[in-house]
Amino acid sequence: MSIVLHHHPFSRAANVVWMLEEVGVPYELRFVDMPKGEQKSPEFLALNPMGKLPTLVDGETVVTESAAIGLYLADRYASGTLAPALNDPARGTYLRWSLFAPTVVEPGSLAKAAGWDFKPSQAGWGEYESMVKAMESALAGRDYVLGNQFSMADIIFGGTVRFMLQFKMLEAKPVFAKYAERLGERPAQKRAEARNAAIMKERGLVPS
Ligand SMILES: N[C@@H](CCC(=O)N[C@@H](CS)C(=O)NCC(=O)O)C(=O)O
Repeated sequence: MSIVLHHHPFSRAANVVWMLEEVGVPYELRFVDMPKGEQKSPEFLALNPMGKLPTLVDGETVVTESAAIGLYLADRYASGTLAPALNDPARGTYLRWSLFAPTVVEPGSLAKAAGWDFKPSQAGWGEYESMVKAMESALAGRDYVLGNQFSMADIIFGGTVRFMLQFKMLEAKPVFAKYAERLGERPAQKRAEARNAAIMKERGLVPS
């Protein structure tokens, strides 16, 4: 039985298609009509009580949260290649930036864009300027967060960088722009983009 990704091309599930293409396992995309609210149907809520995409089903296993899906796929199907082995010291850096994306970059960028009022010492994402400096330090003098070695952390963290740059929620500093460009050149990324684009065309979906 192949992996099923509940998907809409305008959701974070688009980045999970890239994860699946890099991992190289068979998978099926199941379209969820988000504007129609299909993600809030009782059947879908039984899989993901948040009623959100992406949601991945692999046999008996249900995984939600983009970063968790990436870490799951890499550990389960690409250990030692896309995920450092459990006893590899690189795993610390790998996990650090994989989790930095949803816990700091996403809320930190949104807080800045939306002008939220909060105390940086109390909010887990802290100050925007510190976040940007930390992100720069992750990439300084490196092609990927693990150095020369591309990993799932680059799809999770790098996917967030690409998204934030696209929507102008992150300054297009050369280090971020070059990283995004490097990632965009990967054949698996191009295959994923083509697959997402084909679904948009088939369904007549136009990005706003
Ligand atoms: N923390 C989740 C966020 C998931 C999320 O917010 N998904 C959006 C699309 S990108 C969604 O399903 N929105 C539809 C809704 O909330 O009804 C993740 O990283 O996967």
